[in-house]
Amino acid sequence: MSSPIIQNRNALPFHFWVMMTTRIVTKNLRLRRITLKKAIAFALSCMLLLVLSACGGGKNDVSTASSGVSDTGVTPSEELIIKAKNFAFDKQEYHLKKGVPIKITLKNEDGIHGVLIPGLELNLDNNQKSQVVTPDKAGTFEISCSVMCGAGHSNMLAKVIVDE
Ligand SMILES: [Cu+2]
Repeated sequence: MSSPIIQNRNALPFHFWVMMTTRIVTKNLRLRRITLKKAIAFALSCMLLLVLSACGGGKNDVSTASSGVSDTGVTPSEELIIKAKNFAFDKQEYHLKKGVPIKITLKNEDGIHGVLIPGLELNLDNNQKSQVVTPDKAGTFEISCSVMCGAGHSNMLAKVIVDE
């Protein structure tokens, strides 16, 4: 009566060890698979980042070249420096000539500001301080600050007048 129970008891640890060993082995295999998966995912994300950064650079070039009034291919004969401080530009009016390429440069003298002239497709800040534009029509264009610079930000307004 008691012998089968004892045998059973003796057999249990063996089964237990077989089970444990299989578990450990499968666990290791799974871990290896996970590390391999992680390595592949890491490599793929690196490649994706490289591709994305390459595309980003290309896009930038295209947008600069395709904008209507800016013309990076020409050598500007003139340069206009727009100086900005807290909270004004150095002039109320800036004069440009129609059809004449000009390099417009932002100079931040006090605080961090930007120059936004939607009518000339121009947006300058400390990352891009200069841009060449060729105004193709006469008129008056609004200048505003494109960087949230503080209390007087909304007062930073001026005009570009493009003469015939
Ligand atoms: Cu501002």
